[in-house]
Amino acid sequence: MQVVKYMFQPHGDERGQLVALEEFKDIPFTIRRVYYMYDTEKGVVRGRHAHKSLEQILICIHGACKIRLDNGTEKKVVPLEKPYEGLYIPGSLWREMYDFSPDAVLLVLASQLYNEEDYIRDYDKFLETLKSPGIQ
Ligand code: T46
Repeated sequence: MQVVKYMFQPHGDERGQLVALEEFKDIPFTIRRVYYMYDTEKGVVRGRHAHKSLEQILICIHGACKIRLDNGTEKKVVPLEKPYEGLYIPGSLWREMYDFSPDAVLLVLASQLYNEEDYIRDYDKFLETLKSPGIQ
């Protein structure tokens, strides 16, 4: 499984750092939604689903967390701990977010508006969709 991580360009000066993200320049899709999670309790695992077509970039803009990606045959763990790195996740990967530090803020840029119909929340169904991607 190829993990796609973006390293964004911080614009630093004596005042500190600033990262700017523009669609199709820094982000490979139209940004139609932004959401973020914080105050995640110790031991919590979020996610546990795949998507039919949603593309996203996850950025841990404060603190740290880990993302487990699963393509049905292989699993990879990606630590996110820098505010200038972004993890690209296509819909077709099962994802789990865990090991959040108490101060973690995980920001997500998404290619589509929120749509529960796009979620695959059952792992067996996820494996089925990989066998026959056209049928959802
Ligand atoms: C994903 C991972 C990385 C909304 O009302 N609008 C939204 O845009 C989102 C994302 C969520 N919600 C509501 C739906 C639930 O009542 O917020 C609640 C928590 O959502 P969920 O349990 O889906 O959150 P996570 O952290 O398990 O997953 C989220 C995204 O839903 C998902 O697309 O890929 O982050």
